[in-house]
Amino acid sequence: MKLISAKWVITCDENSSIIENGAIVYDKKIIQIDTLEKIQENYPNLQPLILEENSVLMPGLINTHVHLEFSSNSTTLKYGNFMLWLNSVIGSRDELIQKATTNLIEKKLDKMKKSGTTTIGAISSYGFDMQACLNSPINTVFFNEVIGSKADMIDTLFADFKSRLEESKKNKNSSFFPAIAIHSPYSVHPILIRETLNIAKNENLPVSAHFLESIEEYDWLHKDEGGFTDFFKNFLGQEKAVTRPMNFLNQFEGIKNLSFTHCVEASNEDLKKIKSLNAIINHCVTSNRILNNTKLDLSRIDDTDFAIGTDGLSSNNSLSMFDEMRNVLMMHTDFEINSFAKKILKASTSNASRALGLNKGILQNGKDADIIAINLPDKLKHKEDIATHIILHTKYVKKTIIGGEDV
Ligand code: MCF
Ligand code: FE
Repeated sequence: MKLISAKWVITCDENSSIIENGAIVYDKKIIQIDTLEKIQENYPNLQPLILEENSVLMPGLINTHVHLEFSSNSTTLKYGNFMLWLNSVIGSRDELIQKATTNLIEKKLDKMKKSGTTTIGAISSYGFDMQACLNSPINTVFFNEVIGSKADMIDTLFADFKSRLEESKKNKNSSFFPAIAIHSPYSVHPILIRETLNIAKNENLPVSAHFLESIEEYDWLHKDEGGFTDFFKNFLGQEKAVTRPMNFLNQFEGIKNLSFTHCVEASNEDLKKIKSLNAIINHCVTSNRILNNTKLDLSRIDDTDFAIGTDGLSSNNSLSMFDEMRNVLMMHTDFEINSFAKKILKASTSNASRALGLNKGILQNGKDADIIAINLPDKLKHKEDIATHIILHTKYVKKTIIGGEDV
């Protein structure tokens, strides 16, 4: 059992409670959280680690959506338009994937850890990122991706998906959880969707899917026209979309831990359906700005219903959650900054934990002890604005605790 204390403890609980001169007793899980004074009355023999003057303790950050296999990209892919990006991915995919060695991905994961991330939702297209995830102390929900819309490829693609899923199931442990990603409504054959979701239901696995990221996707899925038309005709000999948005969403009924990424162009009806599925929306504000120059209008969804993902280095310049949270804060200019900063912290912790089906993201008795310590640059004059200052001023953490261990 250990005891740690800081000037400020941000719980990210329902009431956004903040404890001044707070302390946490923990082993693998959080045992008690209160003021240092009260904790010391209850645990007089437990030696506290008291952090410095402007220290903050908060739940470790959870990046719900990242493509580590695309980690070698910086200046290769085309930005500014979704179709141009997609074509550039197809053109450079093999070269990028080859350069993203286990060693390179390990380095990126280490940087993510130093910038406060303690859990990721890793979208894995090939399984090439699995070893690096297993080697890292960061908790991983490992989303094996299924992709492919051609009917004559279903058997091959399903067999390949199943063998990757099996590999990840063999490696399941207390910080690595197998899961399933359906790439998107435009790129996955309905039979593949049905079969993979059956596995998810039977084995109670978390599921995630990209959904309505671009206007080209909207036009294609609703009307079989727009920017995707030539792409599907030339590459796949396809004249029509394989699924309509609502048919796609209807298939996810009964999945317990469910998230949809982007949803920028989702209709009000789609958003209502997503809510009724009890799903979380992974908001990737930087990726949407870079690929489409669009953003999800957060006033269309409830505060409890979104988490934050960096997406991959295929559509971001950073995998740091603090960089991403700053971008979220800066991109949504309609919201009052201090109350919105509090929502961003919850999106990156408690909401994210729900998306991935974990017992994390809140500093509360019984939750996993995944905790980060940071330092504010100076004494805090306005306590009520602490979330804003945490997001504005933090690049790296001072300390990371995952499952009760210093890592
Ligand atoms: O989220 C972004 C943009 N939308 C779709 N896919 C990807 C993203 N970043 C990487 N991808 C991957 C996806 O997982 O790109 C591959 C898929 O395996 C090719 S299809 C765009
Ligand atoms: Fe993505």
